[in-house]
Amino acid sequence: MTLKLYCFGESGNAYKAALPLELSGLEWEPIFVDFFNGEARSPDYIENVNGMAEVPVLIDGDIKLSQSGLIQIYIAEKSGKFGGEDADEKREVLRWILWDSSKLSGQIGMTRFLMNFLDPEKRPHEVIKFHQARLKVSYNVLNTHLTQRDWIVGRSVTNADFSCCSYLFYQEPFGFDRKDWPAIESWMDRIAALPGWKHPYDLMEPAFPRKK
Ligand SMILES: N[C@@H](CCC(=O)N[C@@H](CS)C(=O)NCC(=O)O)C(=O)O
Repeated sequence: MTLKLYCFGESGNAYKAALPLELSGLEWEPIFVDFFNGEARSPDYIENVNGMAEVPVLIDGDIKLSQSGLIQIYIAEKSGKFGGEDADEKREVLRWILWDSSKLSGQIGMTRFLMNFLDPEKRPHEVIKFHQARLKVSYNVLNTHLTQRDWIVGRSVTNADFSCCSYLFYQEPFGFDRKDWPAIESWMDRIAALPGWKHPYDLMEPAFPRKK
């Protein structure tokens, strides 16, 4: 049965699920959520898709999952890929997924939204600067970790990598330039060189015309 992912191209959180789905070889299809016109907060979506009013959501028959990290764990269980090789690695993958959600993606998602998708006259410049400063600490954590290794956990790509890289592949500015972080840049090149890798806008329909 084809798995369905409720998503939209601009969602880095959805990309965390779409990328391992694509690379695992599981059969899946994206279902576009009209996020910027409020679909994820609509009564119908909340009642029938996700009571947390968020994207992404994965449907596999009777199973319905939200939270990108949980969806990644499900994909790993179903495909046998990207979850870590043993119990130690599985725990370590989860540790990085949780770190990413609070310290990296969670803050990038907000910063990128404020800088690109909010009406220009409503953009809170002090808040943006605050988040950008905090994010530098996170970029440094990731860059330092990757200085001596190819992948965040173990000897091959895992959901920890898919989680942490998700927002970094977007072109819309949010204060990150991969050239400032050489270990992150090489790691992103390794991810983009994985057979079958696709940019988020090539995996999921974007709401806005794609920026080059
Ligand atoms: N922790 C969640 C975060 C999901 C999330 O925040 N998704 C965004 C879209 S990228 C969203 O639906 N936001 C709803 C809102 O802020 O109202 C996950 O990892 O799936």
